[in-house]
Amino acid sequence: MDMTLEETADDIRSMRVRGAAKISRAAAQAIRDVAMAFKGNSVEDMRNILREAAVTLLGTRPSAVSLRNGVNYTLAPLHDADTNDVESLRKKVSEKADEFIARSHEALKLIGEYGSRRIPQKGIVMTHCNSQAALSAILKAHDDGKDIRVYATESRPWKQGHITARALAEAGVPVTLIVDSAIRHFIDTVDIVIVGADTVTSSGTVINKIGTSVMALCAKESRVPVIVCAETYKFSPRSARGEMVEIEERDPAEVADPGAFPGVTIANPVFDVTPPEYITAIVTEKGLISPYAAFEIIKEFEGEFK
Ligand code: RUB
Repeated sequence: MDMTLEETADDIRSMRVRGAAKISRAAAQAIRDVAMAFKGNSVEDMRNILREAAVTLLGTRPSAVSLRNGVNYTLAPLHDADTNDVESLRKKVSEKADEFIARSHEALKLIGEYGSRRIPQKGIVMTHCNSQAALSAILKAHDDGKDIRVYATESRPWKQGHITARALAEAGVPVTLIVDSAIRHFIDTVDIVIVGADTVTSSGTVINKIGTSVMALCAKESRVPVIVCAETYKFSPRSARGEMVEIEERDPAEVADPGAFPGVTIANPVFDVTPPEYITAIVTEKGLISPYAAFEIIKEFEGEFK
């Protein structure tokens, strides 16, 4: 079923569709649907409508560079000087969207394979929030017969950790759901931390669900390796040009009812920043890299994602 652009934007804004990879695929699909539904004859009108669609989608979740990269990748034909009629623009945008979505699924599979190799034959994994990329590695290790157990943090305030815990339990992986503040209590028993990323900057800093940096800090103190699973389209070309990543601040009501706390400010930053010195490796579909090599990935893919 084709969704309208507004429906997709609303699904992403309200987190009915969430997670950096899923929102980027939904955005690429939405751009494709806009191109397919365009009825006019003017390629200039079509270009304007596609640009407006991009603005709407990019405003939904400001921290996820995957969204921008997915939209820019799909709209690359807007910059083709020789794409000057409606049908060829429609065809190219549609092909780009399909390509991006296929590439995203393929990346997830490869990240699963590469990431799983870092998981010991028998051991305890800790993860945070709900990341398809991190889950891909954990589930692959389990499928390969590794004897693993997982601590999944609840991930307040949205409790995406519930999704992770259920997915692992359904797959037959022994999983323990813990509150976020129990990270340090359990970290000494953990062999490896595996998390996802919303954005990776050119300096190797990872922006991911609030609490990730605390987990990485505790892991470093306990000498537990921290593996970040991130597709190359989560690397931010703009960060290489000095731009800071905006940390999304959501409705305080997600944390607590403001009406029940008169005179209290409630803050709800939903991502935090983990510096590269807390990260052992980043697993991309191109292979494992040091976080300090993030700039190389950005240079390689800059043309595609801008
Ligand atoms: C989700 C989150 C995930 C990353 C990576 O935050 O921080 O770790 O997006 O996910 P939210 P994936 O629930 O606010 O979107 O690996 O699935 O792309």
